Amino acid sequence: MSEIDSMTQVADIQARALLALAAVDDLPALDEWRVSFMGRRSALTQLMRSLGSLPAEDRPALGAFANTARRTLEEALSDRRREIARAQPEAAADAIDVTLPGWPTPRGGIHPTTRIVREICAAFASMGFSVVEGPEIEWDHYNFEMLNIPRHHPARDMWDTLWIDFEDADGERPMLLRTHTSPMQARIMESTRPPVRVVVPGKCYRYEATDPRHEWHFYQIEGLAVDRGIAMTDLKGTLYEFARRMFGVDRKVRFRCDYFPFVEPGVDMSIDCFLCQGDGCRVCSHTGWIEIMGAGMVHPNVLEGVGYDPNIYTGFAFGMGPERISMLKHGIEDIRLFYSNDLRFLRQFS
Ligand code: 2NL
Repeated sequence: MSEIDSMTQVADIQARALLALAAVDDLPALDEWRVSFMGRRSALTQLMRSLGSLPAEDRPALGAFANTARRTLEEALSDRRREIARAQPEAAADAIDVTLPGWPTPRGGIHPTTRIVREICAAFASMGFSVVEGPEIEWDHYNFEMLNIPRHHPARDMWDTLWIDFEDADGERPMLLRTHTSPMQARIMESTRPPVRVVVPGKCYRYEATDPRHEWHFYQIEGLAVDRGIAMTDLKGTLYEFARRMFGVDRKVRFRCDYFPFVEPGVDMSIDCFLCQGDGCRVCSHTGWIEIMGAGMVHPNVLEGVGYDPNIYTGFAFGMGPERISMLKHGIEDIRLFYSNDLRFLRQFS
């Protein structure tokens, strides 16, 4: 058969099909039409299958012509189906029952950790701090060395660490899941000049057994301010203002000595118990005070390590656990609730 003959045949099939389609007026007849004009044994399908036996130079033109015809029929079919459905809604009724109520779309909510992290960061942002995040897999160098915690130093015992299973040339494991967010602050100091005012929220990891007050993964928010002339009064004033914003303007705060290798002096900050107003209750362990964070003046070794001259620049730093802040604010008694995906717990926050 010549190319011209085949084209005439395609045009003829298309014309007959469209004519027949105009007479179809219900869904069963439409299906019969589809089988006889577009089905596997239809003239059009057989003709397309026989293209292979044509001379190679005729194939592309005829193939394109046949494909166009097929698309024309497909479009005509779906147009006709829509017209029939519109004219006879009962015929299409078993396809969609428009009277049924729709499926409810489940509405998500913000996780309580995300909420408290945002709230804490917003308090510091309003006091001029930027918010920056950093990597969760860190080098030993940033997680410990730069923070005045050299290898084999007893201060390392304060952290039970999850190491990445990878050894360097000396057979040491140089990578770990960060145990605090401080490494990012070291990175920031290393790559920028003072003044620095930054808070770093993020997930941290420690190798430890879980109980109502400990998780092996948890969040931390650390903050850092470095400039000429920063003193302990700046630390106290900034953190006092933070405590009032989070726990109410009547709060009193108390600072006591504490030890962290990256600060000197180091302190912990407590607020007076907002439940018993200092009389003593279960939440404050009958002391009237609740510890909410650790802080201190950045250790000169840390400043030197990032290339800041400790004779010119000083700074304060602090760190807190946002889950603990949230537990205090909302009376939550077990940190593990945050990460066990129980919607009865999580829904209370959205
Ligand atoms: C806590 C105590 C603290 C810091 C974190 C820090 C970071 C750098 C330099 C100096 Cl880069 N200090 N961070 C300082 C004191 C305490 O966290 O109890 N966190 C939950």
